[in-house]
Amino acid sequence: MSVALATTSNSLSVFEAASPPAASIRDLFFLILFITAVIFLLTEGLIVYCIWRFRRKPETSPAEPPQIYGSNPIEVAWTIGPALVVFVLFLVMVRTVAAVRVREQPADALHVTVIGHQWWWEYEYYETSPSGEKRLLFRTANELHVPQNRAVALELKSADVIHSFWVPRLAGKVDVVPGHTNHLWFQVWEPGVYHGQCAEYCGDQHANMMLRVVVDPPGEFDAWLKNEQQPARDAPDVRVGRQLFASLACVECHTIRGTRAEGRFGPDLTHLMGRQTLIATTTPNNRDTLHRWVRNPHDLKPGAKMPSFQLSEGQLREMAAYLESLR
Ligand code: HEC
Ligand SMILES: [Cu+2]
Repeated sequence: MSVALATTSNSLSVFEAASPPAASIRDLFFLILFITAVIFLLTEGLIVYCIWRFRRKPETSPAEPPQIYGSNPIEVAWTIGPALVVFVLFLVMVRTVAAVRVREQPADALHVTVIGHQWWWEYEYYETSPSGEKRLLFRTANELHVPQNRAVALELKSADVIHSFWVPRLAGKVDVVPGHTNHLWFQVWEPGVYHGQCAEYCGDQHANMMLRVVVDPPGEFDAWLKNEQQPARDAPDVRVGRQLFASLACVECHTIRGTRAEGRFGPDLTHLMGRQTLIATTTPNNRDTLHRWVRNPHDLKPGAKMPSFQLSEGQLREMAAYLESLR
C-alpha cells in the first residue's frame, strides 16, 4: 500500500499512458495529429503563398489568369491524393483497434468482472482452473486491485443502466450495458493508483461515480488477494455494533462474509477497511466518514440508494466501530 500511495497522481490524462492499450490510443492520436498538421500547413501555406505571389500588382493586366476548370489530370490528382490519405488513416486505425481489442488472453491473466451500479462499481474476482473454468473468489467495490505487469481481463456488466468504464491512463473507455457483456484489457507497467470515472451519464450521482485502479507489486497483490478471500474477522470488542448491523436491514443490501449479511444490492463490506476510500472513491475511508455516512448517506451523496436509519449517536458510534473492524 505504501508504494501505491507514493505514486498517487490524480491524472486523468490520456497522454500519460501506463498500459499498452492507452499507449496505442495515444500514439494513434499523435500520428493523426501529425498527418493532419502536415496537410494543414501545406494547404494554408499554399493559400498564403498564392495570395502573396499572385496579388494584383500595378504592372499586371486585370485579365483573369488561365482557367483550369475541367482539367482531367488535376481532378484525378486531387481526388486520389485525399483518398490515399484517408486510406492511410484507415489502416493505422484498424491497427490500433486490433491492439486495444481483447485478444487471446495469456493463461495467467487476472479475470475480474466489473459491474456498474448507480453510482458505484462492483468487482468480482475469479480464479481460472487449467480446464478454463472460472470460480468466483470474492467481491469488492470501487478500488480495483491488480498486479503490476500482468494482463488483466475485465468483463463489463451493468446492474441497472448504461455506464462507461474509463481509466484514461490504462485503456480506452468501454460502455457498460445492461444485458450485454463488454470486454477490456490492460497490463500496467508501474505500481500506483490510477484514477477513473464513469463516462456515460447514468443519473443524479454520475459525476461522483469514480473508481480507482490500485496497481500493486506482485507480492503485495498476492497478500491483498489472500486477505480478501478470508471471511470477516471476529473482533469481540465490537459485538454491539455487529449485533446492530445484523438486526437492521443492512444485511438485506450488504454482504459481510462469515455473517448472515448476504445482500447484493450495495457494496460488499467484508474487508471494508482494505479500501482507502468510500462512496465511489470520493471520500477518505475513516471512522468519521463511516459515522456520517450511516447517519445519513444523503448528506454525503444526495440520491444515494441507501436509506438513513435514524440511529442514535451512541448506535452510530458502535456501528462505525464495527465497520472499522472489517479489515
Ligand atoms: C437499500 C439497500 C441498503 C441498505 C438497507 C443499506 N445500505 Fe449501505 N449501501 C447501499 C448502497 C447502494 C451503497 C453504495 C452507495 C454509493 O456509493 O452510491 C451503500 C454503501 C455503504 C457503505 C460504503 C461502502 C463503500 O465502500 O463505499 C457502507 C459502509 C454502508 N453502506 C453501510 C451500511 C450500513 C451500516 C447499513 C445499515 C445501517 C446499510 N449500509 C444499509 C445500500 C444499502
Ligand atoms: Cu455514469
